[in-house]
Amino acid sequence: MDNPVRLKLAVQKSGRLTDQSIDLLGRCGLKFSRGKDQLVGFGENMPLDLLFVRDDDIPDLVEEDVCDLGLVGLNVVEEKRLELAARGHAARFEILRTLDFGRCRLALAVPEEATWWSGPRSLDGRRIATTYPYLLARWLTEHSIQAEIVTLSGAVEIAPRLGRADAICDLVSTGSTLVANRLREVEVVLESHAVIVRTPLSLAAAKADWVERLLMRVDGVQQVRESKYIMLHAPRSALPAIRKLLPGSESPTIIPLEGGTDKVAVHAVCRENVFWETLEALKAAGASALLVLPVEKMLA
Ligand code: PRT
Ligand code: ZN
Repeated sequence: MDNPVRLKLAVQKSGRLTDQSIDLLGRCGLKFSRGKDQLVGFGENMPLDLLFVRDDDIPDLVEEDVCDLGLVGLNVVEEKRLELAARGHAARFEILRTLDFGRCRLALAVPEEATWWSGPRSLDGRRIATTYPYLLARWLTEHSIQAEIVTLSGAVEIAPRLGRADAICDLVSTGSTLVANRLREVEVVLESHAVIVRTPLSLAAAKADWVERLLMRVDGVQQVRESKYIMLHAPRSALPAIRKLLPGSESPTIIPLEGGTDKVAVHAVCRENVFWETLEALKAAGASALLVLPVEKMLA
């Protein structure tokens, strides 16, 4: 029976998103112990349990309300949404957050030597191998292209060599798999990244409260990843120039220094990385005693 106070979050059991999903939840403060079957992680310090499953099952688990939340690639969510729509069923999950990992793109690629390629229209009448038939079909329709979709369950990149397709539509991150298979990326069908999705059903107040708290922590973790705390000394007269140079910082704290000098200390959170070039420019503008520190936690 559904537990009215414990949230259930589906995460990928073993794959590209697993480590970063667990790392994110850890940074959000979650400590969990894994059951004997390794399929469930019991939250020890939050009313949040993890269900470790194949990524393809996550949208269904959330849509069918077996889990309240899911952490999965946008590519999987959007493919499922289109598949359900094709069966006359509007997907009811909702994307709550875009996460800063799992970045990749669903892209079309053709053999390096494909002289027939001169733009999307040259796919007319050709065979395209993919594990994402619904996303590919949508792209083809949007571009008014009539092509044959060859749906495979894996190893899409070798389909042209085996003579099973003229082109492929597959996930790409570094592009090295394409190069190794002598394929050339030509069009992007979908830009993807990990997302948090939630059940369509309204949640009991205690659960809804924890979803909000979790999302606030996720936001904090993601902001912190790029953020730096910067401290420096500067003459008051240099402050306008220095403020302009501080990357992504809204209102620095200005503290007078002891000893009657006209110098002040400036402390600011920069929501972007602080590069050497920025430090050099700050120094040239009159700053001294520059210190850049990582930020561990942040709550707006
Ligand atoms: O077992 P399970 O079903 O859970 O896992 P899976 O094998 O279906 O998925 P998995 O673990 O490979 O990927 C999980 C999610 O990671 C995907 O749904 C994407 O959202 C995201 N992701 C990010 C990627 C990639 N990058 C990626 N590069 N998923 C797959 N790839 C594959 C791609 O299919 C191709 O074979 O990596 C190869 C290309 O990589 P590059 O770096 O050579 O371009
Ligand atoms: Zn999968």
